[in-house]
Amino acid sequence: MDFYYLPASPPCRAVLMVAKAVGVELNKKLLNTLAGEQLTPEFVKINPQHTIPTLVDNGFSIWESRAILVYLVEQYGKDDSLYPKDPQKRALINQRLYFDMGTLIHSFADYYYPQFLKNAPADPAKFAKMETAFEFLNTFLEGQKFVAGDTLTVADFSIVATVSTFVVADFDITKYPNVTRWYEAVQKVIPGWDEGLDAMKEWIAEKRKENATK
Ligand SMILES: N[C@@H](CCC(=O)N[C@@H](CS)C(=O)NCC(=O)O)C(=O)O
Repeated sequence: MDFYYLPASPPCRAVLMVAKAVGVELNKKLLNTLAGEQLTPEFVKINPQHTIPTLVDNGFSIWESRAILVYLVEQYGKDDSLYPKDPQKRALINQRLYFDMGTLIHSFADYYYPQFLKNAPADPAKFAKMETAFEFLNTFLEGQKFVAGDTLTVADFSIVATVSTFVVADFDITKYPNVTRWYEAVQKVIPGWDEGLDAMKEWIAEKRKENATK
């Protein structure tokens, strides 16, 4: 299975974690989106949306990290525990996955990327949106071990990739006790949860240094 990725990319990290959990071997193909390598005609043919992560399984091409996570478990999981077939359990997992994409990581991208990439000033209104997203996540985790209930699911993999990215950007998660408790616990049950995180940390530090001298 060909896997187009960049180690620091949060959605790519989530896929790597799930592949490890289900025991799938990936043929990793580095694609540096920061250098525009995703725009070659060869890659656009594979993924017209030219995003990473992209997985190609025996000619079947799929992108959007959360769709890939679900595919890996359904196609290769030894059981359905990471994405249970029960409609209500599954619905809750889907809700968390959509929350991650549409609210949580979206708030990160909205606040931090203009600063890292365009040296834009920090926007307090966008910071408040990140805080609101964390308050929601903290509420979801009230009295629950994992983000979609008492068992580990793909939603934890997706959200740990996101939350760890906030942490390396120095967003203070200690204000959210349930999130902090979950973040510590989930690191013990997701092998490779921090793979690629140092690369993200270095990229952020590099951008901040560059911007400070502008
Ligand atoms: N929602 C997508 C986000 C994918 C995404 O935006 N990836 C970035 C890198 S982290 C990318 O490929 N950017 C290059 C582009 O859009 O051309 C997912 O979870 O897979």
